[in-house]
Amino acid sequence: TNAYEPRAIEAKWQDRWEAQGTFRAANPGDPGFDPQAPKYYVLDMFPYPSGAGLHVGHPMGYIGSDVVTRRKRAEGFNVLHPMGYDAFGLPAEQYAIQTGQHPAQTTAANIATYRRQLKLVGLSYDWERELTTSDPAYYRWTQWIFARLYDRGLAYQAEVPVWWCEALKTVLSNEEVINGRSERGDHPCERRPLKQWMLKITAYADRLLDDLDLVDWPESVKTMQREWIGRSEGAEIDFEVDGLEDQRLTVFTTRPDTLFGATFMVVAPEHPLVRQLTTDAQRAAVEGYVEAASSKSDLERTDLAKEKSGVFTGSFAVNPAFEAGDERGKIPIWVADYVLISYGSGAIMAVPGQDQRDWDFAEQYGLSIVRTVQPTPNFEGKAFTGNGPAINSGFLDGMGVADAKAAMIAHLERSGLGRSKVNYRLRDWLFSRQRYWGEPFPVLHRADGSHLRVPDAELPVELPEMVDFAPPDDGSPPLSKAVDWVRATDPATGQTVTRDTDTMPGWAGSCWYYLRFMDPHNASAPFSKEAANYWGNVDLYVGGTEHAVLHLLYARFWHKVLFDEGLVPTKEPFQQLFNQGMLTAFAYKDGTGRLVSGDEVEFKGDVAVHRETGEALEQVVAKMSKSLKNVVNPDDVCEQYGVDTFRLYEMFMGPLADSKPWNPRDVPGCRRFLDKLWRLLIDGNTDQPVRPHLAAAAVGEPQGAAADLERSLARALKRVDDSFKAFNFNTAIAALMTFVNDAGKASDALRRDQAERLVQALAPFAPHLAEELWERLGHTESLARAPWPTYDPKWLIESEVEFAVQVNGKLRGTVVAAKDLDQAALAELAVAAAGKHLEGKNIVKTIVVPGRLVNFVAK
Ligand code: ANZ
Repeated sequence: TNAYEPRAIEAKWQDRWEAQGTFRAANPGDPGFDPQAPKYYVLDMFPYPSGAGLHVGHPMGYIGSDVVTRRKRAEGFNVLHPMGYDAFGLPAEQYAIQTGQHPAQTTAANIATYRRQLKLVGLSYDWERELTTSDPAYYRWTQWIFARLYDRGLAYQAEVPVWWCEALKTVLSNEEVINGRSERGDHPCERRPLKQWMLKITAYADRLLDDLDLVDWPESVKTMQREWIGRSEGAEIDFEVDGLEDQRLTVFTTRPDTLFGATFMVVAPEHPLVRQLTTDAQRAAVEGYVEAASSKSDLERTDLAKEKSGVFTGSFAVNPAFEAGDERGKIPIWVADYVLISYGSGAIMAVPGQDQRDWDFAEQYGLSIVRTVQPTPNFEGKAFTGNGPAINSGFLDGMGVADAKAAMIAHLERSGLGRSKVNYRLRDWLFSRQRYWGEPFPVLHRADGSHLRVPDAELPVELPEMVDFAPPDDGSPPLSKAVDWVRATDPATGQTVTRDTDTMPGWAGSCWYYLRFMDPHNASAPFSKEAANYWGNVDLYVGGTEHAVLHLLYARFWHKVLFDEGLVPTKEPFQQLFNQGMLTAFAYKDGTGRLVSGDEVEFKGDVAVHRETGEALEQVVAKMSKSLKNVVNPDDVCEQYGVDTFRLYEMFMGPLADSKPWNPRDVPGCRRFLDKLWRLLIDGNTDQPVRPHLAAAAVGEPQGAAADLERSLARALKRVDDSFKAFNFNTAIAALMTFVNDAGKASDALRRDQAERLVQALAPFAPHLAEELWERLGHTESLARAPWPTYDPKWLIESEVEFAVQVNGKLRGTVVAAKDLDQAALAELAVAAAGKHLEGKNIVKTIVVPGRLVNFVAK
């Protein structure tokens, strides 16, 4: 038939792409590899295959990256565009426990749903490279990379105070705990000392910081990473304490220049010297305070707006800036919870004159305040944190902050009481979980407490099959219940040893999946050097901002270790990062402010009303959520309108970076555009593949109406090209819509080459329809690698100009008209523009200077 039937077209092309391997990326040595073609690697952040399946939010980024992918292919790049599943980790395990099924089963079922949905949307992945992180053939190499970290001393076990989540029965990393609650599930967490695997990411702090300069990422993401790493330069200073014989109290400060203004000290409640510092008179008060502090989160404790609290220990320290015996140097030591044990040395010198937190504390407890930096003349605040000459500071007086810092550090280093020091907020990465659904550690424990790793040749250490994999109540890992699995043989001595029973966190698999995609079936290495050298790094990485720190920092860390191992040629894994916005949806509020469930909403014209009460409802933008029943399933949209309409609408909604609401009432407009395009090229009443005049190429330059269309097309193609800079594909689609409108008004003038370029430019957005039209235009090869459409820039030159209208040489008006408008028509417009200046006169002569002016000689 000759009607636009998206379902039939879409199925046909998806089958053909798959059968012909249209989107296969070729590695060096593969059949069809073209050494001349430049490479381009476009990666999507792969999904967790959760039980809910995809909702329309997921594909937004995926469609955006697919648009780029398809264009790059058309431009002749060898494009790697793969997809896989991040299948290990807590969500999969929680889901499995909830549904009473094994995570291997639920994961497989969820993956099948995701795969079907991703394929439905027509994303041009090289499906032969698909991978799943929970597949032993994959995690064998995750364990192998862990072994490299282990051998380099970058993996170690330590008894650390860790976040323990009772509800999840597991430890969580700092990054996974927000305000003392688990990021996933929002359960309360507490700190407990436990033996854990740690990865020494701090050894890479400087490189993780410096190499941010090498990548093309949103500045906001770079800033978040910089702040997370939190490099600060300063000094460590040792304070002698009255009554503490051979111990000193060490602080970290970024302002050694202010030492003369340190009027008291503060230690964190968890500081190891608290007991020794506390005098008998103060003991009860201090112990009570320490107890109360343990249940507060770091954020509560450091919140600037919160009232400070603290208790005097009873002890005094000696400020090393002053001579021995100088009364000003005898400063009290307090315990207060605004000082954190996890940062610096867990103790500070308090300088109220230059630090607002210290000022607040000093005011509250009547401690002395001494300014050591001269505030600017009009300064009216409390602590002065700006630059200025040092005052009340002995040998520093008169120096600016930077000089005073250097001078004080030099002085302290000479006297042995301090040294310059760089401090990082970044902590080592807590890398073990007491869970079942993760990569087992390839580590064996001997009876004497030492450990060794499983030889590479014995990898993978496969997860044992377990029926009851729920965490035991005592907090020991589920794997400890797999008694036979736990017992192993020491490869060196033949003695019985036990396997490590922790598993790696959900982040492990995603630290290197982009590398496995380069060589996914390699059975003797995680990836070949040749593949890594060829593909280099990911050119474009598209995903949500929720991964701005954790995943992106962890993956960068592993990449650098692999770089040091000589396994990858690049310092950074992801050259360009693009964050797509969030897809929201409309929700409706009633008079009481309650959000009404989607199935209770009805429309009267444009007004949303409550189905039962008839009450008018207010439209608001909200997250898509099951409870609001406003989740849109891509399956339904594709079923009703077609995949190409779905793709087109998702890109038409607005710039890819913006968060925006799904508006069901805008979807049909996108479908109408595709219908119109179809009718432009295909006559529904005949059985011809395309309108007859499009069957053969036009010769020569476009003329007349075809020239107008060429101008319109050139403008559209330019806007399509431009849209790839900021990923505002909505402007590309709007431009194509304008062209299709223009062409619709002069459809007989549309040339075959113009129709072809229209189809090519549409292809990234509506690839199935584009392929169909391309075939009907007589092409036998897929459009996927047909060259990207071009135009001659001369068609962009403005075709309309402003003509000056003169009467007897005097300017009397202007006319905007086509540059090459014929004289009679132009004269007619000019007469109208001259208006009253020609009234009652006879035009004797009309002089036209083409493109410039019309002069009437009149009497
Ligand atoms: C004296 C001083 C004077 C400070 C001054 C600041 C301004 P960043 O930049 O984040 O590294 N500090 C050190 N350890 C701390 C801890 N465990 N808990 C809370 N605060 C701590 O901050 C370093 C500054 O934060 C240090 O420099 C210290 O206060 C405080 F005019 O020392 B400063």
